[in-house]
Amino acid sequence: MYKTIGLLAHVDAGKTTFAEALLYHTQTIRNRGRVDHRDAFLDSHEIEKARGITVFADQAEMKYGESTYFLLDTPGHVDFSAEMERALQVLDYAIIIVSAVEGVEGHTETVWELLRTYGIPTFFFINKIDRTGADPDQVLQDISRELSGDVLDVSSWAESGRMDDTQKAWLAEREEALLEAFLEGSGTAETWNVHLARLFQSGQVYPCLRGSALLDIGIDAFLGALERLTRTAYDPQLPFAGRVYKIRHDEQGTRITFLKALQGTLKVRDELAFGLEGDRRTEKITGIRKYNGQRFVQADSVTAGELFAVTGLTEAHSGEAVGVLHDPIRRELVPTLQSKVLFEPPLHLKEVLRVFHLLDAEDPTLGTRWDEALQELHIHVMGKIQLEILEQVLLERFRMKIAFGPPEILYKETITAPVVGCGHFEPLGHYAEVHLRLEPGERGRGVTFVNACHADDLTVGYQNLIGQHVLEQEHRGLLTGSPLTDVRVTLRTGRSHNKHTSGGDFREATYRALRQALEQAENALLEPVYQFKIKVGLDQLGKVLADIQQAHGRFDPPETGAETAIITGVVPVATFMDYGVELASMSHGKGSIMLKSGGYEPCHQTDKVIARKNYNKDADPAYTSSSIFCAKGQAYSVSWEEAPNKMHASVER
Ligand SMILES: Nc1nc2c(ncn2[C@@H]2O[C@H](COP(=O)(O)OP(=O)(O)OP(=O)(O)O)[C@@H](O)[C@H]2O)c(=O)[nH]1
Ligand SMILES: [Mg+2]
Repeated sequence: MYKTIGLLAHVDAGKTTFAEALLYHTQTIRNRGRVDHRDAFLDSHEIEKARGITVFADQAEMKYGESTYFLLDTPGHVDFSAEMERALQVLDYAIIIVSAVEGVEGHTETVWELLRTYGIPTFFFINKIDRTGADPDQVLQDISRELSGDVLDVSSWAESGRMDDTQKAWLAEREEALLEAFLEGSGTAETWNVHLARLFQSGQVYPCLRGSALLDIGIDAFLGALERLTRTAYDPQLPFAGRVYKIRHDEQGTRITFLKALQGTLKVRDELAFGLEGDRRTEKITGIRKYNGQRFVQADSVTAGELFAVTGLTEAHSGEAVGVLHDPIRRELVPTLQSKVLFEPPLHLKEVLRVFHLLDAEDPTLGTRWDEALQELHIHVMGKIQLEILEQVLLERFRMKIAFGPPEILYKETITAPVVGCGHFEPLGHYAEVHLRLEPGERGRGVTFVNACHADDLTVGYQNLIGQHVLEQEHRGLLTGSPLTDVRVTLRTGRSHNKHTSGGDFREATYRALRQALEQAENALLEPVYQFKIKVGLDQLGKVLADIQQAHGRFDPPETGAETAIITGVVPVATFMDYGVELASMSHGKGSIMLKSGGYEPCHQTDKVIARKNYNKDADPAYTSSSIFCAKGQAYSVSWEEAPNKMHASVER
């Protein structure tokens, strides 16, 4: 049975060390390496060894009991959380590692919430119980209080294979059918085990174990529990389908696509379908690789449940489904900062762009973008450490000396009321017309597309093409030229010409329609916010609350204890980015702050940002809201105000 498991946690909780221990116990590796000795099996990149942190989610394969496990170790640093989230797409089971000393930390909560969104059954492992100051019982209580009341300590069960009465009572509380068995004292040890496994697999119970990954305590018990509680049912008989979860390039620049087989079998030289509906293409698989850390072996075929990589695919991207399935996965974590790419001759823009497009494929959250008006190259980032690592990657992998400007807030724009827009593109020998309706979308959903066009108006192919143009890249808002987000775009209708419509015409018409709609819309500027949790001494409470107000944040009523207070709330990233340092100095290191991304909210200083960005909406070379019409063989431009009167299809007002 193939099972994919992933290790997730706050930075430094011990994921890579835990992975090392699992690999050692299953005799996958002969010697135990250590992160701090720079020889951990899964922190094999130079950058990872030098820093002692995981940057890339790498995988290993191990056998235990009746199962073959694919193990994914993920980075715990927030700056690399996009890499962590990509791994979630293929997990059957997740293990959250929590340090017995540090307990539940900011990123632990983020990881936990993501796992619930993705619906992945989750184990807890309280690690580092060997360290002084370790308090696993307290940490278990914290997990129950802060993450879920459905966490069950299964330590005794993992040792003996039998549940005690407290555990049985606990399960019976959650499953009425078990109540009778519990009260009557019936049911064999095996029946209770089956129930535990079922409740775990359906996400109703989160089993918890404890130990020390470094000193090899509790690893055997964990492996035993894992094998007993997990199962998968992948069907190799069905037609092949897979999910892309990672893209890499080898030294020659060959694209390596990492996949999980969800069903069926894939062989070398098979043709594999990918792409959005209406735009499906196929490519031939030229090789299959089975990776273990950085090393791989070639394979001729793979079947349902396996994790592997292929060569031959040049376009399928992370998150995409290939084969008979085609529903892309939506991502939750988005960067809130952007940075300018700085380089000097002899480096050419063309070369730099080529490299950044490779990096973009590996990490789509980068969203590399050339700003024609400013003549600047921008990327989106999660934080400063990510920029430092990127600099190093560019130097080591591509021999390019590139620096980055200081990270700035990545603003976004949206609309606050529905609006319709139209675009027409008809220079001589071309023809396309598009009518769109834009509505405010759900916060955090990004731009979505709905097709409400009648098949009599436009072929399905053209309709899909318009959808693709709406989604193919970020579009700019009018206020600051920042990316447009949280807008639902509906295709109302459109027109084509059976002789004159050619490739690219619908892109022109779609972009013009979007822009024409925005000209009439109520546009709003959004900024990223943090959700914070601050712990301070009571004497500092007043000062901290005043600081939060000053920073344009808001807070819930503080929870006060005998000596300390806990304050939670929401505050703009722009005003709170460096508050951690301030808090540490004013509380003499005793106060603590946990920040996690809280998505986007209306900007607290819209006018100021608009003035500073100084974006000229009428001079953006990438966008125009005007339309092009044709009369007597002559093309002419019509402003967005006038354009609706000239459209060939009737315009909904
Ligand atoms: N005492 C003790 N130290 C541990 C234990 N597990 C890990 N460590 C140490 O904690 C540090 C971090 O361990 P890693 O395994 O790199 O942690 P990680 O979760 O993979 O960290 P990132 O990948 O950077 O998020 C290293 O110095 C480990 O040696 C443990 O059980 N006991
Ligand atoms: Mg690690």
